[in-house]
Amino acid sequence: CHGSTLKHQRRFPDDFLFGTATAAYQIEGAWNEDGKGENIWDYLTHNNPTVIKNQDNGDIAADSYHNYKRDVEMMRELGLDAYRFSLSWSRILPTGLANQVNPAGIEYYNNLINEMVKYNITPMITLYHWDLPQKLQELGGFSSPLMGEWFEDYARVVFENFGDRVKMFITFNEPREICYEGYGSDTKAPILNATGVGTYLCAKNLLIAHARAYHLYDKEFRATQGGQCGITISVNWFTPATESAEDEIAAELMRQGEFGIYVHPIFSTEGGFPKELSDRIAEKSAQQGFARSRLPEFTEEEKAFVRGTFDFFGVNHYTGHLVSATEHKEIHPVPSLLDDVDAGQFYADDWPASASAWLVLAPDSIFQALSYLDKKYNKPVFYITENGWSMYEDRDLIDDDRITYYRASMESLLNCLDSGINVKGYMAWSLMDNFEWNQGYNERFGLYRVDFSDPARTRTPRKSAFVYKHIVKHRYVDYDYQPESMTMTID
Ligand code: PNW
Repeated sequence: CHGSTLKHQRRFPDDFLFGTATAAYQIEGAWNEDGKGENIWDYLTHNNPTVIKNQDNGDIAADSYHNYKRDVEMMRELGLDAYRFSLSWSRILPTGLANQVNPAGIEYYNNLINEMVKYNITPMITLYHWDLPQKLQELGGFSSPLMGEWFEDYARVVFENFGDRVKMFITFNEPREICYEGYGSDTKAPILNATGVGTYLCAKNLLIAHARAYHLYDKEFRATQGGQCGITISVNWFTPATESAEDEIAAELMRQGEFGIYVHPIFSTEGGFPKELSDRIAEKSAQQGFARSRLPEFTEEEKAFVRGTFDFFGVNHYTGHLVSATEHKEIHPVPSLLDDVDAGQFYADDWPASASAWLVLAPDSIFQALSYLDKKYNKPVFYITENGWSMYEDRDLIDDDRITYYRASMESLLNCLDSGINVKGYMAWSLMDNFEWNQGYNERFGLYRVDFSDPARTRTPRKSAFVYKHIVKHRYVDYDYQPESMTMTID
């Protein structure tokens, strides 16, 4: 069943920004070329290779450092309005500190930006997508309150060099993955595994760093450059498993632990961490013999400094969960975020599965997530800055499951627009296959396949690339559309 005719006629506005997203460490390669410094993913993959599937790493990745013209050509093939990419901090500042700028790093991003601007593709820059300069990690990384200074100094270099042509800046990609997975678990660099403590320290320092960069832009660059600055937070959806009050409370606490902890300080009217979560962590910390809450509170001054520091809200949305107060509860380390939240999460049996254990197609979940945020946080301007579907590397170019997922996302987005939510753009993850962190090259998200056994890293469009191109061009979803051939052209 392909839905009603009426559904087919629902359209995206002409000025809706359709694009794709990538991140520096996942695509660039050239890990030690032309003066680039080492970052925490170089360090992790080289010194602790067994934490990555097949011991893969991003040394070469899709080699976008040498293939950026082909990347922009693919954007033109797809007819994209925008492209979201991240800067490698240690390519620009090899030690992380701003006293030493690497001219070759600036030149690489200038070339990429100029190539995009030449073809009217709007650049959207993420300043930080998980690849901290290793030297700054050794000085404490996001555990250090100095992170705010380091990040502000780096942001100044970025705004000064690229802000004449780039009008959309995202400070951080996904604080949850940085803080929970990097500091509160042993999955992502720097695999600190300081469960229940590291996550919260990182959260506070990261939020202050974000606010410093925002205020810097606001005070010193906005008037002359006229751009916008926001942040991207991963917001998956959490539905109570039943209608019981206990499950509703559990689902809300899970939302606060997974994203509210980063959203509330910036987007709420009162600022600071979400109340129920912070009460819970304080209570558990006391029971566990801590002298103070493991969640460092903001002073009133800090709350005011962080509150309202956004021009838009970037949402990475992939999936949904059911949450129960009593069922599917696993044993978590004590202390830890998930022990603090103390709820079970699982998927409904009929939600289609991808190649990634964490990614299923949950019904209308973009709409559910954005409606919640829209109501709770006073109708901000939203961009979906990532959304996509993984398949195993050995699948061919006919990626019908990915097409099903993207079409479902489009319907859910149209539901947002119909209900008056101010969502202005959508970036598909990803333009091309890339280094999928702990899963290496085993899980693929690309609209274009990348041949990682070929030194040229040849890119070939999948069927989903043609389908996405059709949506971008016509601004609606045509369920009968089939590409005539697999040969891609620039219209
Ligand atoms: C994002 N989850 O991470 C990242 O921003 C990308 O770098 C990454 O390649 C992409 O998603 C696909 O994994 C996520 O648990 C990690 O829901 C985990 C989740 C969502 C996004």
